[in-house]
Order: sequence, then structure tokens, then C-alpha cells
Amino acid sequence: MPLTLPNLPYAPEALEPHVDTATMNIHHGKHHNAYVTNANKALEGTPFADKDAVWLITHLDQLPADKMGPVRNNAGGHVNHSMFWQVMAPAGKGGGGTPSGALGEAINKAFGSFEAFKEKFANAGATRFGSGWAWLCVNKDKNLEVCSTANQDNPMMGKDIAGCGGTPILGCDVWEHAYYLKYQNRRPDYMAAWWNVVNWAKVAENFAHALAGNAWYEVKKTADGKFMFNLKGGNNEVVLTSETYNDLASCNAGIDSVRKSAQDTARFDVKTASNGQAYFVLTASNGQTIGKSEMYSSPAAMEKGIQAVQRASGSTWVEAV
Ligand code: MN3
Repeated sequence: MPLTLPNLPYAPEALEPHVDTATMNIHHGKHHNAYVTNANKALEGTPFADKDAVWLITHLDQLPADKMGPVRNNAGGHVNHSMFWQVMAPAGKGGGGTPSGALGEAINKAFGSFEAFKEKFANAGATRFGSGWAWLCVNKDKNLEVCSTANQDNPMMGKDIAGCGGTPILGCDVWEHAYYLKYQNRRPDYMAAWWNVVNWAKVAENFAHALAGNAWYEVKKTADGKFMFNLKGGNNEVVLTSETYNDLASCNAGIDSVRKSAQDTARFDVKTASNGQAYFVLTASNGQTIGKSEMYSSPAAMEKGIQAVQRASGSTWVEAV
């Protein structure tokens, strides 16, 4: 399915006076829409036309050379803006305030205080020359980091491409199109006002998913020259063991189908082994068996395994060993 423009989760005027209505209408209806249209145009008729946007920006090196630039910019723009609308909410109605709970604690731990974090984040946005984004990310060690990227790059593209890596949980668009109508050249004023509409509950949800999503796929070559993968949870336990594949490309396709299944069409068939332990079989929407889990001592333990598979989609690292 081609990429589609998501609806705004609030009315375009809902973020007034901090983000003005005209900017919201043009930003969502014209700019974001153009990224979606142009990404679809670039991928039309290719085997990548039905890939999800996160897959695309995390597999740029697998695209034909002439598609890499357009997909980097336009699927990147789509991913970035899709998050941007979600991490904002009307001031006083979900927007503004201070992060609490695990996120608040992690911010204090990483930056010293919420105020120190805000200063670092604002500085990342203010010093980004030209167009780009300021980000709060969960890095591979599960710590919080602030960074900025140029244009429509996203930390999920990886450090080699985007200049910084990690799973973003908050992003601020610092392109002029995000603020110029109201703030003209005063980017710092826009960023200062933007805190009034940051939806910390959503950022906390992103944080929880990013931590849990540190599950990863471990690709292995078997003794007889075939390939298989393990899906490993955040604490490195094996959640799922795949079938064997004749080549690496098929193995990677298997990983993609797990990611997609876990997002959309997962069928987790629960089985009981003769010794009373439980396991599950993950079956693709076309009926093909993707893999089976390890044995679990209890249904509750198995439920955790299923949840780990579901969470791993969208934020995984593929590593060959
Ligand atoms: Mn924008």
C-alpha cells in the first residue's frame, strides 16, 4: 500500500497562539502531503512500493541508487512529520507542562534537569544551519541523547547518513516553513513557544516503546551454509527462531515479514508441548509459518514473548553475526 497522509490529531487552529493556523494548514496539507506524494512517485512500480516508511528510511542502502535521494528526503519527511503532529497537543489540553515518571527521571539523569534538557534541545535546533530537526533520542545503550539532523534526515537512518543515531521520541521541525509566517527569522522564539504544545504523555509512550523496541534481529549463517534469524528481546533472550533460508536476501525478507506481521496481521498460534510447556508459532497472513518461539514455562511468560515480537517492529537493528 502506498504511503498516506495521516490526519492531524487535532484541529489546525488548536495549537494557537504558539503554532498558528495558517502554518499548520500549509505545513500539513501542502508540505507533508508533498513528501507523501513524492515518496510514492519515486517508488511507484518498484518492489518497494508497499514498504512502510520506517522500513524505507532504515534500508536506504537496499534501494536502487537513483531512489535513495528521493526516498531519504520524502519518506524521511513523511516519518518526521508523522511523529511531529503526534508529539504536539493543544496547550493545557495535553500540551505543555513537564515530563514525569520514567521519562522525567531519564531526562534528569541524562541532562541534570528538565531546564538543562530544554536548553540543550533548543540549542540543537537553533544551531542547525539551514533546514532540519532537533531530536530527543534513545540511543543503543537506552540512554537519552539530544541531536539535530539536516533536511529530512532521521536518526533511525543511522549515524553514517544522518550524523546521529538512535530512536527518536521527540522531534521539533526547525525548517522555516514550520515557523516563518508567525515568527519570521526568530527560530529561538518559535522553539521557546513550542514547549507549550509538547505532548509529554505521547513522548513518554514513545520512550516506553523505544526502550522495549531494543529487540533486534540476529542473522546467522548455519553450518550447512543456510541462513536463519533469531528475534532477541531487550535483555537478549531469544523470542523467536526462524526457519532456515537458502540465501541472505530471503532471510532478510523473512525479517521484514515478521516486522510487518507483528504490525498488521500477526497470527500468534499458541501451542502446548508434551512436557506442558507453551510456545507460539508466528504465521504470516498468507498462511506461511515464519517461525516458532522458544519454550515458555507459563502462559504469562509466553505472553511477554508475544508482546516483545509486537514491540520490536518499527525499531530494530539488524546485525549479522
Ligand atoms: Mn516541516
